[in-house]
Amino acid sequence: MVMTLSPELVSKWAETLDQARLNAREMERITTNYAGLTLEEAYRIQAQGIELRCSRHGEKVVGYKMGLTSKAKREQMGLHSPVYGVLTEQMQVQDGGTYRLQGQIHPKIEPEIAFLVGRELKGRITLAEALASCDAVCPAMEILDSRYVGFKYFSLPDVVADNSSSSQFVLGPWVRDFSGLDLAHLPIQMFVGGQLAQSAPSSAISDHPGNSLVQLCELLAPLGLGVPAGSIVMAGAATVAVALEPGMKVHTEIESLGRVSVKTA
Ligand code: OOG
Ligand code: MG
Repeated sequence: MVMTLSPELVSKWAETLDQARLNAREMERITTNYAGLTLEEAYRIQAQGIELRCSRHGEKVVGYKMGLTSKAKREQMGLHSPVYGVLTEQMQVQDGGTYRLQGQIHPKIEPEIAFLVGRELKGRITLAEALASCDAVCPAMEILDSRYVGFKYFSLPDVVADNSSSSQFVLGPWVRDFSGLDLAHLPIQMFVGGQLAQSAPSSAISDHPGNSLVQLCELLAPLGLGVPAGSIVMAGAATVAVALEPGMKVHTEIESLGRVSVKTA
């Protein structure tokens, strides 16, 4: 018989991770306790954690984030396949707004591209279908925080259970007419205090950021899920993430798309 994590243990780990997040206290990786954690179980813990945030804290799901979609990120984390996490409305920081480090553990920031899905995406789809279903695209940044000690050397199921290290996200102005843009070849630059900190072409994200939508659908398909119309989808970081400190001003510029910024306090 294949052993799977009981619903009680799924809830227990979701609760432990949520408490670590709420109290900004690092915890040991789940796999130090339960080495057999599978990806499927990890996504169940993730989903349960989102349930908790919605039922207990009144959060509202607004989309998904893809992670580990660039070589730079996979090498930074030592993990080798794409994963997803869930975004809630309460995770969004306004463009130009402030991210408070107090109450966080060891946050980092990374430059991304986000999509606004106009028509439901589900199952096996092509890149062209993914792009045709999007109403808009924008420059974005994700602020990650891991609930695990040291934010490193964890396994894929550990990351997934922790909602793929999500903390908050910031979106620049939506660009609605992007049919004339070659989204695979846009230079992306992230600046800290006006100094260039990271740069990469947009092809660093899944060869084309739209492929992150295709991959997300592939990951959701076995669960019978799709990406609902109206969802925000973050395509994953183009470069490694940079550790945040108080008093930072970070902005990302994507040629032909625009600019997005956030401050830390
Ligand atoms: C996992 C999440 C990765 C991205 O954009 O690649 C991610 C991590 O780095 O902790 O969000
Ligand atoms: Mg990310």
